[in-house]
Amino acid sequence: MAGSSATHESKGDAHDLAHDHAPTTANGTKSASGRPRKPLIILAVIVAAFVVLGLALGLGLGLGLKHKHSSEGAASANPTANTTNLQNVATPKSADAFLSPEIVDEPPTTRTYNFTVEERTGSPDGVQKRMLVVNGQYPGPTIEANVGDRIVVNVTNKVSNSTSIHWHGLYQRGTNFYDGSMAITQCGIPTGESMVYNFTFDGFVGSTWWHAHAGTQYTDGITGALIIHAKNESVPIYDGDIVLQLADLYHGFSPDLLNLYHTPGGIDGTPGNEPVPDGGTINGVGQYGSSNTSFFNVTLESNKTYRLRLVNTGSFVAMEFSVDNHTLEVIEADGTAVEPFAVSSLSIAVAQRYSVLLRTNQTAGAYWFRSGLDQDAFTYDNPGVQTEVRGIIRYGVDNGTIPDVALLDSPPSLPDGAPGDLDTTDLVPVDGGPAPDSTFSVYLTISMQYASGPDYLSRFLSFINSTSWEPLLKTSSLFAHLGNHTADGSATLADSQLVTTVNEVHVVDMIIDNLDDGDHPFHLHGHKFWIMQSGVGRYQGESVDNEHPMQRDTLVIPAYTHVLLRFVGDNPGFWAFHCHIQWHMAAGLLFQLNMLPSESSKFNIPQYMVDQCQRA
Ligand SMILES: *[C@@H]1O[C@H](CO)[C@@H](O)[C@H](O)[C@H]1NC(C)=O
Ligand SMILES: *[C@@H]1O[C@H](CO)[C@@H](O)[C@H](O)[C@H]1NC(C)=O
Ligand SMILES: *[C@@H]1O[C@H](CO)[C@@H](O)[C@H](O)[C@H]1NC(C)=O
Ligand SMILES: *[C@@H]1O[C@H](CO)[C@@H](O)[C@H](O)[C@H]1NC(C)=O
Ligand SMILES: *[C@@H]1O[C@H](CO)[C@@H](O)[C@H](O)[C@H]1NC(C)=O
Ligand SMILES: *[C@@H]1O[C@H](CO)[C@@H](O)[C@H](O)[C@H]1NC(C)=O
Ligand SMILES: *[C@@H]1O[C@H](CO)[C@@H](O)[C@H](O)[C@H]1NC(C)=O
Ligand SMILES: *[C@@H]1O[C@H](CO)[C@@H](O)[C@H](O)[C@H]1NC(C)=O
Ligand SMILES: *[C@@H]1O[C@H](CO)[C@@H](O)[C@H](O)[C@H]1NC(C)=O
Ligand SMILES: *[C@@H]1O[C@H](CO)[C@@H](O)[C@H](O)[C@H]1NC(C)=O
Ligand SMILES: *[C@@H]1O[C@H](CO)[C@@H](O)[C@H](O)[C@H]1NC(C)=O
Ligand SMILES: *[C@@H]1O[C@H](CO)[C@@H](O)[C@H](O)[C@H]1NC(C)=O
Ligand SMILES: [Cu+2]
Repeated sequence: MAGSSATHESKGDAHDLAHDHAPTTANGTKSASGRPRKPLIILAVIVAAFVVLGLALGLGLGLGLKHKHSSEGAASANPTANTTNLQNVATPKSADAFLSPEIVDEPPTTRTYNFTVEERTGSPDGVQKRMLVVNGQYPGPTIEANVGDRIVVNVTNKVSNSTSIHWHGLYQRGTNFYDGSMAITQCGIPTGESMVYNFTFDGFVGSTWWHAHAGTQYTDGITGALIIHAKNESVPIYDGDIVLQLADLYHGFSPDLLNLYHTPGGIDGTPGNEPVPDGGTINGVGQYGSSNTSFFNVTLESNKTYRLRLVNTGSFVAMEFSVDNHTLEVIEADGTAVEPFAVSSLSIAVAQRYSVLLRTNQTAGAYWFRSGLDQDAFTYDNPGVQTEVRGIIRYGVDNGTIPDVALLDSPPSLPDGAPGDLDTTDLVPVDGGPAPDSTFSVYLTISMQYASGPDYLSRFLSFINSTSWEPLLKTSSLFAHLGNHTADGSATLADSQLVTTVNEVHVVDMIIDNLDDGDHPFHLHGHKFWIMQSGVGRYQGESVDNEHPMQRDTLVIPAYTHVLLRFVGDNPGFWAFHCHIQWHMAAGLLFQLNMLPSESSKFNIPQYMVDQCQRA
């Protein structure tokens, strides 16, 4: 670090070297005795803790941190906007959760959508709040298509900041400029303007989602499911297909929460403490105290097998999913079909997806299903927080039947021999096999610090190596590269950008040491990676397990651990690799790969997209 004036803030306890899971009750939901990180009040303790960690992990403290330049004043917004005259957000119907897997028999087609991004007032859990939504609804429209189909989505921006829509998990081979990552693959869509995303589903099959990729906008509601069917998907057959979008929920507006997160004092007096959610939603419906007594509910048929597609569309915490009295069989994770694996519950990190099979073979009736917020991640007490969101599944009974409310807070225990919570290391890809040998290697560290002093903004920031990402203004990495690329293909970009350029097709290893005391769900755009190796502490050259490594696009890198990820780098463009926790990404936890620049320089990018930069 440059100078000794910076204060290293360690948010956790020094002994917390391994990720300890909160106690799990018999039915798999987290008990209330999570481990909130206590604000550390004595500076000496903080420094001592950090040094101990540094010694334990061989952590070099000499980070030459590159600070972010301020762009706070750049946004054109009215923070005191009067929301009382806004239209209400539409409440989803149960029927909206049912998918149409039968479309898989349709011939290849173009599916067209209009998305209007607007500000509205919504009350997902009964408490009124300011929201940003697509087409007046939360969650936004579900897109369902077949692999090989083209989608054309005309996005019109009616909010007062630029926006963009990212199609999570898609490869966008040859269409990196439609990846929708603001300041990376495009400039934002300016207020009052439209942009057409127009691309084909080129390989990703399974469950995913779309969301705004501009600041923390998706936290306020710009999310929706994206389901891609294929005839050859290697999953068991099922009778019905249902999407359940699980999310944490904040009553506050995300830019306001982000400002508090960034302030020197932090949101509760401790810099770096992430805003603790107020609750959550299941397909847009949650409960909060006595504010809402309605539950997202579906009526199923008895003795059938349903595919539940669970998507964590939230911003911060993992959600723990379970259905009272039912076991679940995991069959897909992030678009990778996996060998069916029975569980009683599963934890889904932000941006991850799982498909599970549910058999309606218990006594006809109504059952609670539960989506519990991972309280391990809570850093302070938020009175009134709804730590578990509930929904209803019923079969063999009338549509209005509700389960016994006495079970809400005392869920039925699991029978003897019931399977446990999902351990992600048990996931085995169907038709998986060894990954190719790597030919290129990238090494990165993750850290978060409160850096103060003359050279620093007094803000809590996230770092990859020593760079805290700040979105480029009025350009994107891709556009800047096209205008400015040098002979070796590297772009001329600001200090706030950490970019690794890969000039030829390589099998790329990414080795990441998480030096932070928090877990970070990382997502790689444009690719699925193989998880070759993971473990406690820094990477020390441990050998990889290459029998049948799991492949996915989002994985949790727990506190003080490392991972070795591998992917085939044959997809040209700028691809973000970032923490999906919205507070962390906004604080700079994002890295970029510039793959095959000589190919991306040939992209035929619509001129109006480049022109929008001046107004974004
Ligand atoms: C626009 O962005 C600014 C700066 O982040 C923020 O203060 C404001 O609340 C945002 N407005 C909307 C409608 O998102
Ligand atoms: C907000 O707008 C509504 C309707 O236009 C108006 O009745 C109300 O007085 C306004 N509130 C504030 C604080 O400006
Ligand atoms: C999209 O909006 C246009 C008008 O801008 C309309 O002509 C078209 O039918 C709409 N398409 C869909 C799929 O709603
Ligand atoms: C996209 O929608 C906007 C707003 O309705 C419309 O003005 C524009 O013509 C549409 N663009 C295309 C290509 O359909
Ligand atoms: C989408 O792209 C295809 C292929 O380039 C093109 O034929 C089509 O006209 C485009 N559609 C729109 C609405 O831009
Ligand atoms: C079930 O869902 C419907 C909307 O689809 C809603 O009107 C109803 O109140 C819900 N039932 C319960 C018990 O929450
Ligand atoms: C479901 O299967 C069980 C066991 O075969 C049977 O007892 C029950 O009647 C079936 N329920 C329905 C609604 O068919
Ligand atoms: C659910 O499981 C509990 C505990 O095993 C059992 O007591 C209860 O009868 C079951 N409920 C139904 C409706 O089968
Ligand atoms: C119901 O299905 C589950 C698999 O989802 C199976 O483990 C269980 O034995 C079945 N129960 C009955 C009563 O058939
Ligand atoms: C119950 O739900 C089914 C399936 O959604 C529907 O067809 C039926 O009309 C509903 N019945 C009532 C009484 O609402
Ligand atoms: C990150 O820092 C390490 C150690 O200084 C260095 O080996 C590595 O190449 C850096 N990674 C990138 C992408 O610059
Ligand atoms: C090229 O880089 C300069 C300096 O970073 C920037 O101002 C300019 O906008 C870039 N050109 C394009 C086409 O993005
Ligand atoms: Cu993170």
